[in-house]
Amino acid sequence: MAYDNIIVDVEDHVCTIKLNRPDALNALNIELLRELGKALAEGQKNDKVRCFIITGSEKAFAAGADIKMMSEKSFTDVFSGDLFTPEEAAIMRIRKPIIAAVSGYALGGGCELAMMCDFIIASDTAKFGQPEVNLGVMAGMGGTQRLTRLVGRAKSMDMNLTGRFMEAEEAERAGLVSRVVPCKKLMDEATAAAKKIAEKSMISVMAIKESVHRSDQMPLSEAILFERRVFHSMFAAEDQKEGMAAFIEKREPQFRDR
Ligand code: DAK
Repeated sequence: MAYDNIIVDVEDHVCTIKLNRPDALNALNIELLRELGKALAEGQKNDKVRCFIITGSEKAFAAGADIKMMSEKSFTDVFSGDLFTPEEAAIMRIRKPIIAAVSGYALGGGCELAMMCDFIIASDTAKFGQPEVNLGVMAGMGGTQRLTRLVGRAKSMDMNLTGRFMEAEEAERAGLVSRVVPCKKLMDEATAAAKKIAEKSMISVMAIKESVHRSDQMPLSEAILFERRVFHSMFAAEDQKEGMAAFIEKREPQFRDR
């Protein structure tokens, strides 16, 4: 399928989606987010895809929602039109893992998009921020919520209220990103991580994603029970027998996603 605002490439079971609005530093408009949702849904259905990477350019992962697209909208436009709600839902519906490979600016909706992914690998040039306060608004796709869960209230308040940018090193210390790598190595590192995931049983991978996401949606006791029951259910899968037999026989497992 051809897209205008993203570039999609599937290789070695990894679907890499590159945001591609260079003139606007990959600012997120409805068209781009719809295309992103479609590409992810296609990949979810495609057996050749076992992991996604969402990335941008060296200068910008995404510099936010498109301010030019939003500037003249009224309350009725955004509230009744439910701006960005279906687009966010389309991303959150994806069951295969999604890695954000972030270089340069990840601001506003860009930072929020990165946080919708399952984990973030950042280049040492990455800058995260929720600068919506400078525009007389506030974050609207998780910047006051996912960010708070990831980095805690103090840093979330600091970023959301001052609009300051957080460099990659601080973002790693704060728990926003899983690793920081030199800019030139970003895609190699993200692709290696995605390929590593692609070798696993998709049953394990999708169950792990679902279980980790429960951690911020349920009380701990319920989430632990959810995890335990999903773990128990894995003993119904052939891949559990294969994975454990391969360990005992000192060989690589041959997972069949069953
Ligand atoms: N939107 C539109 N265009 C943008 C943009 C953006 N967010 N960011 C950059 N651009 C455009 C610039 O206008 C410029 O275009 P031309 O003037 O060349 O036509 C081009 O990209 C290059 O930008 P600069 O010339 O500014 O580049 P610099 O290197 O000087 O500065 C910068 C880079 C990233 C520091 C700067 O561009 C900047 O501050 N950008 C804005 C960052 C920002 O405020 N981001 C937050 C946007 S608000 C919602 C949910 C979520 C949201 C909204 C609603 N609902 C659920 C309803 C999210 C809101 C946001 O993200």
